[in-house]
Amino acid sequence: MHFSLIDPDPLRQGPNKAAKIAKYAEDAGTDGILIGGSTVFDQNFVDKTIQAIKSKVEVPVIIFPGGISNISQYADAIFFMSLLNSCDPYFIIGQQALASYTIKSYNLEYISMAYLIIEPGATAGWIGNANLLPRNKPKLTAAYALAAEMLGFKIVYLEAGSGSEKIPIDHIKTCSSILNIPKITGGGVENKDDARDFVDAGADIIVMGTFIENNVLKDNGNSLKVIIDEIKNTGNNNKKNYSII
Ligand code: 1GP
Repeated sequence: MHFSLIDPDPLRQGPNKAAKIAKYAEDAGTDGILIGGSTVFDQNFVDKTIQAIKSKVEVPVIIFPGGISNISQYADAIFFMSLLNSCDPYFIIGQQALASYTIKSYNLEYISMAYLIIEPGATAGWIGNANLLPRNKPKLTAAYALAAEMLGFKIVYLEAGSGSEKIPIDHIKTCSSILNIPKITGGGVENKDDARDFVDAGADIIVMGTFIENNVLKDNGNSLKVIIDEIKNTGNNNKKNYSII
């Protein structure tokens, strides 16, 4: 699957522009819109952005929260996520505890997700005080991912940071070899070869943000469609059986 990430950030785009971006992404074949960002602090703006997007698209709109100010009753669901490799308990369980009553009162569907940040980590790594997983240590990433599965998380997100160098492929392959839960991957995907590599390594969902925000309004989503078509091209799927145990 393919998810499109839009940052509800007044410095980047207002609700109407965000809704146009989301519509182009939907027309290009995306399966869901993620709303969130590490530096989003205005809940009112998040509400308005989600309402504008919901008025234009049919695909699910899921909150990918950078913090407790990203919660909105207007979304279809929220990734109830824990940054497992943070050095600060606030990002592992503190914000989640503070958000829990609000999410329950909104009757918002929550999807428990382990969030793992690999070097270089970009803004998310810095804000989240992450002990970044080293690029040359895929087994460390897989150990965190497996622990997440054993702890009951429904999904794991392997993140290199928005606008950053991509996750090394062997991290995705190593996780694929031992996990049963789905793997979301993101950070730095910007062409169909990147996407193909991720799919073949075993990524279940690929998230793209920066490319979409920079391109879909310029080319009506045509370049995005090429990438999404590649992700969904199962006829040419070289997915391999990777195993480390
Ligand atoms: C960030 O993984 C997402 O959380 C998307 O990254 O902006 O680099 O596509 P990009």
